[in-house]
Amino acid sequence: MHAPRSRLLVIYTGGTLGMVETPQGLSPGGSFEPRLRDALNTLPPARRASLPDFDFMATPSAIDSSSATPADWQALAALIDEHQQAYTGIIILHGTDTLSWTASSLAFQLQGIDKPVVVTGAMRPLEAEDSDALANVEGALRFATQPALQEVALYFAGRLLRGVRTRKWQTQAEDAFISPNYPLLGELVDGAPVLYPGRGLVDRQRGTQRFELPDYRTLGPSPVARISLWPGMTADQLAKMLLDDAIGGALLEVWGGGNIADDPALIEVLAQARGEGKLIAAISQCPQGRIEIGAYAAGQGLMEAEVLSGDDMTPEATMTKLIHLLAQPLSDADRRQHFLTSLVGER
Ligand code: ASN
Repeated sequence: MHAPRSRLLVIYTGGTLGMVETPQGLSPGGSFEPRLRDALNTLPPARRASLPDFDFMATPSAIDSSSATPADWQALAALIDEHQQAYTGIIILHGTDTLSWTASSLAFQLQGIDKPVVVTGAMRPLEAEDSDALANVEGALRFATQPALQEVALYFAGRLLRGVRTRKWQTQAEDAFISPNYPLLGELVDGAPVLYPGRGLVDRQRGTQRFELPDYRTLGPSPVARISLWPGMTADQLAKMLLDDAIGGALLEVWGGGNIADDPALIEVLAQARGEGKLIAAISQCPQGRIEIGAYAAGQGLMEAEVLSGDDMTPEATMTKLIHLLAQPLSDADRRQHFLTSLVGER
């Protein structure tokens, strides 16, 4: 990497954005920096001239984000931590499949970040006809120049979303991401970045960055289970997933506003897992809205088993938060209290 002339850093991790056709289908391509710079030079002169310059860096291997793991989230946060002081904004180029997971995890690891970290990707490769890649990179660069943006945000198809609130919602369409329970942070209006007042974390910053960069690898490759209820699920089935020794916590996707079948055996398994010290949190299977455990009699079992309410968090935010809390030297009571607290506007 060159000495920082510009104050923006672009980190390329892979994804469709940089992919090329191979006999096996789309696969991460190399030499992405010159390809990206060439593509940016094709923008109309006035737009090109108003774009900020940037330094470029790539992770050791470009991957399809469907292979990303918590170890990759950790390595990326470490890379940002190592270099961010020299820059006023960071852009992460990443595959879309697990972009919301990485954005959520980065938000928890980079708590208190006082500059923009803008993640983006594309639905079609940079060199493909009708690609959305260049427009997404351009928008991400423009938002990364905004000092009032002080959090991990996801830019896609003209819209800026809080990273830890996002979900990938479309398999093909260009506006692939939603933020089901939080409004847009901003939009590109006539090519200019507009941040909506009062929605960002800037007012919540306490003046110092307080990154938390625990070693996720100590937890094993898959420390948190994701369990979605289905009608007729038995206690045995739940026990097989939840009582596995490798599992330190679980996301339970329950019914509607916070309900579970009236089956004492199911609740007993949850209570047993809780007794073993596992951190268990519930959110709804409904994509929109919050849960309120105990509002219905059908939610009492969750209360008895001390299942934590994930409120209106996304599955991605809930799981990355559970992993983040489990990886830290906290007491069970502190983990539970942190889980119930909004750390980075995730709930
Ligand atoms: N499979 C790709 C990835 O997540 C999808 C994309 O980037 N559009 O890396």
